[in-house]
Amino acid sequence: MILVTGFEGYGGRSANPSESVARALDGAKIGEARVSGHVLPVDFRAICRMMPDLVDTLRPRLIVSLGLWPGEPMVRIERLAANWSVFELPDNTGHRQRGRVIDNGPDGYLSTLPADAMQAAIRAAGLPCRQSGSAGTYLCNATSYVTLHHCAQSHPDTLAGFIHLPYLPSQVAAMMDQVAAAGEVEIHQRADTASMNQQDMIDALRIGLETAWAASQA
Ligand code: PCA
Repeated sequence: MILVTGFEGYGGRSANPSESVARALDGAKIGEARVSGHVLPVDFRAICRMMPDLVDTLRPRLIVSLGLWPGEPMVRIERLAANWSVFELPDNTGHRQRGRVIDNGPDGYLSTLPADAMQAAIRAAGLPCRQSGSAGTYLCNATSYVTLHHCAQSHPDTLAGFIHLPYLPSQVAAMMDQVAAAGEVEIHQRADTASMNQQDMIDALRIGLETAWAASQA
């Protein structure tokens, strides 16, 4: 069993590419495993309960959580989860976490995904992918931290990590219309206009999951 999670929209956005990609991967066969795709609320307190519950219930061998990183131009595999939150935006319940994700938890965790192999396989398929040393200080980092902490404590054989995705092209097109209508900044002043086609994201994720699944069975 492979657990893939995405997030609902946040920060005034109705859509989140991680939601549609997680839904598209739900039920997919990767190696001899099935993907269980779930969409999570952008709610810090709910995530702290839901991720450990999902992992205890489904007992996945591999966990890949997905989220949007506005402005990111490619599939981005996160290497680290920090025990630190600074919510510049409130979550969808209005909560702004500041400080530790988990009191008394270690300062950070390294992703247990085979990031180098996943990146190489995705690039070999002609799809752009990179790694990053920070998943930020918002809900994606917190989700990754909570998951890795729970796996370290209770599911040491489960591989887990986080992947950030770009905007969908349709989101950027709509945003450009809004920027033009508002007439406050020129579009070249905006650094968040990168996007990736949804099928490319799904293909990259399938390849990454196949690579990670093979590593989890080794
Ligand atoms: N991206 C946010 C939270 C939800 C999402 O899709 C983040 O990067 O923390």
